[in-house]
Amino acid sequence: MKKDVKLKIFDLMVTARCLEERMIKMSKSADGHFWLGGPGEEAFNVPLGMLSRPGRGVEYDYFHFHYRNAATMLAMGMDPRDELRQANNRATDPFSGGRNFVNHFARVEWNVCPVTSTIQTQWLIAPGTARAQKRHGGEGITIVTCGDAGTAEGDFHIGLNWATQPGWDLPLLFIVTNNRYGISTSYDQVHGAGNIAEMARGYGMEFGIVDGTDVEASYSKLEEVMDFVRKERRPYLLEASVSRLYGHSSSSGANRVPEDSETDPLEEWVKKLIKAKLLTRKDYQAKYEAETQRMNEYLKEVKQEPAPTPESIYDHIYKDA
Ligand SMILES: Cc1ncc(C[n+]2csc(CCOP(=O)(O)OP(=O)(O)O)c2C)c(N)n1
Repeated sequence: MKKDVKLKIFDLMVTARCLEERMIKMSKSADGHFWLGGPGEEAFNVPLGMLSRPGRGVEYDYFHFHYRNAATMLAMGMDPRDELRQANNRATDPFSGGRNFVNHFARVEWNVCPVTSTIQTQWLIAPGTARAQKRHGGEGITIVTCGDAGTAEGDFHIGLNWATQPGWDLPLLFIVTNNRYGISTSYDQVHGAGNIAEMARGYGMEFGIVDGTDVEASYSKLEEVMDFVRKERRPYLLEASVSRLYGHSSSSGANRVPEDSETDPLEEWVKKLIKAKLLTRKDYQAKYEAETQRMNEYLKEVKQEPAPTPESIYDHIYKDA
């Protein structure tokens, strides 16, 4: 991996972390009513965004995210203010006009389909865009993400089944980010089947597992499997082990978990960059403080923007209505 790519990943990881920490604070003050997001998944989610091809239409990639993909959106080019606009319920929020939960993206120019609050629903919708891409040809793929607990739902299997029907193998990259929790239920209480990725075997689908807290492992695995799905026009199930550094959401307190209980992928990446003499601890602290300050300034700016009006309540329910 080239030096500039390593440093770009570092920059995006810090931005993602500071943005989420800003929103966590918002959920504890009057500036936001809720938070859930992706601190602990940045080493995987940043490379995912960097390697994807956002744009509009079947030539580009389609995205069916869950609510922990902010770092991916940032790596795709999202303005952090857009996230704050949604978290602060401003009419200027481009994803939902200030009416949906935080981290519920939707962006037609980038083929980002709306994040659903009901977990796993996106695995039913993703085969639709992948089927359109299969018909069309080219190199556009569909990417769908979810957490480990969602895989206990029937929708998980329906998605895998739709992607492997005879003659209709779909260019669909299924991603499970496994943080070993579904809110407060531990993975070991629920899953008797070993790894999630291996469930792909039953569908004759290629699969793999990666350490999603390791930047280089994640980047190279994603490069390999995205290339496979683009060229072969067949599905792939990738399981990434990740951390959950602030618990499930603001509903569970959104407090930092004890340092030694979960790997912090940002800290791990910083250590590697320091060892490679690409960064100093001082540079990191300066960057972290500058990004924290930038997010504070952005929030001040966003809070001046208009709130949704009562008259706009029915907007976007029906197309062109
Ligand atoms: C259909 C449905 N059932 C239950 C919930 C409540 N719920 C919200 S998040 C969540 C846990 C999801 O865990 P996992 O899929 O592992 O993702 P994680 O939040 O750990 O990333 C649950 C059960 C929901 N939103 N939708």
